[in-house]
Amino acid sequence: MTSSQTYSPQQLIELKQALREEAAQLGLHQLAITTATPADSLAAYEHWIEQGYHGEMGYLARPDRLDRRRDLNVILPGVQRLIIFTLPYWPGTFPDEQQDPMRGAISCYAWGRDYHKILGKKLKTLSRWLEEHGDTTRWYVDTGAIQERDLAERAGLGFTGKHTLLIQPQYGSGFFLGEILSSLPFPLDTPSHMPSCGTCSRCLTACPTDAFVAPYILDARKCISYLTIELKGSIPVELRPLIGNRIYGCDVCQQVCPWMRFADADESPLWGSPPEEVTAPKLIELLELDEEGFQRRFEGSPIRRLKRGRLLRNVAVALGNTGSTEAIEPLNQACEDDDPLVREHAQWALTQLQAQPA
Ligand code: B12
Ligand code: SF4
Ligand code: SF4
Repeated sequence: MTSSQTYSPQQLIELKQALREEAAQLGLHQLAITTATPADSLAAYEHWIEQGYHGEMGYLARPDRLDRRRDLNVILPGVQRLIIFTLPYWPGTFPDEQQDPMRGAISCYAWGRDYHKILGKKLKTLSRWLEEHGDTTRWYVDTGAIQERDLAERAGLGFTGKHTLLIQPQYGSGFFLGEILSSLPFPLDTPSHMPSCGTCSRCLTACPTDAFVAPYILDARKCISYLTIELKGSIPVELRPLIGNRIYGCDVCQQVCPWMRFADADESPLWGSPPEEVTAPKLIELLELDEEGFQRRFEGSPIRRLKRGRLLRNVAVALGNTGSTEAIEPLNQACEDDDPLVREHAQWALTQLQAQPA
């Protein structure tokens, strides 16, 4: 089939089935198709931006990107469908937070290789397969100007939780989303009836930084995921004690969610059971990493995106929250670091520890 040929409705049903099989072979959990029209929540998104809840994530507010959200044809002229895929990553067990306060907490989505690469590779393969069948495509994981969750909900892949993440009734919210924009008029999926959060509000009250303005609305500027990953500069002083030992992302709003009881595999379906150095690394060891050591330790990990300075900034905050005098000497050394971001946060951590009752 070449791009000049058109498919009959029956052939498109068959092609969709063949695509589903290709996706399953690549380990993708689900696939659902929706029209390439803007998400119904576009106005809510624009209001969110107007409120400044996106903080320093300027790309979310860029006018050219807003244009793309309003019309996916700006990304791919002639686009007809959005094919959305899910890739589960959630492990059933987590390190015991209380066991050793001198260890940091890393969000489980970062326990393996960077998901942008893992999922991106699979989508690239599927895009190529579609193009061999006469389609014109673009694929994205996270980075496109596409409201992935809302569009995935419209496609029938789940429902939005009050924590703003997409939940699948059979699995919970521990999966990534990625999509292919397609120029073929594939038959749409018919979304089945979805449940909702009902009266539950566990995630809203459990959030350590009280980042939810209201159910379904997150002020990203207060979210630990934003503070430890996206924010490039200094972490607001009033939020630092609330971050605890979290040094890369946060899982709290998902961990408390009753829908997660269905994600009952002990291991992550994506990267098994990584060692403790990965899931809960020793904070002092991280604070002592030089540039070369940082690069070596985080080869292939999404944590590498942070660069050494931001990781050590987070580690200093976590050490300041331990209340342990064991951290004083390494923090004193970090106060001499070449990076002013590290020096400032190490200084703050020392002040915290020195303010502890003897
Ligand atoms: C920016 C971003 C962030 C920001 C902001 C998060 C946020 N809630 O917006 C920060 C850095 C904080 C973040 C954190 C995380 N993120 Co993030 N993030 C994104 C990104 C790139 C854009 C999201 C966005 O557009 N936000 C803007 C706001 C306005 O959108 P919204 O909160 O969804 O709001 C909509 C709905 O709430 C709806 N709405 C409003 N009112 C109401 C009322 C009702 C009743 C309903 C039903 C809906 C509704 O309308 C709003 C407008 O669209 C997406 C990828 C993508 N391109 O979509 C990943 C994405 C959402 N993130 C993801 C993940 C995994 C996370 C973390 C779990 C990572 C971690 N462990 O640290 C945390 C979770 C924090 C949380 N509770 O959201 C996954 C979520 C997968 C899933 N199952 O849903 C995504 C889809 C990435 C991916 N490709 O897999 N993230
Ligand atoms: S990821 Fe953590 S900080 Fe962010 S909203 Fe959820 S519980 Fe709050
Ligand atoms: S914890 Fe409760 S309110 Fe929050 S997303 Fe899960 S079901 Fe919904």
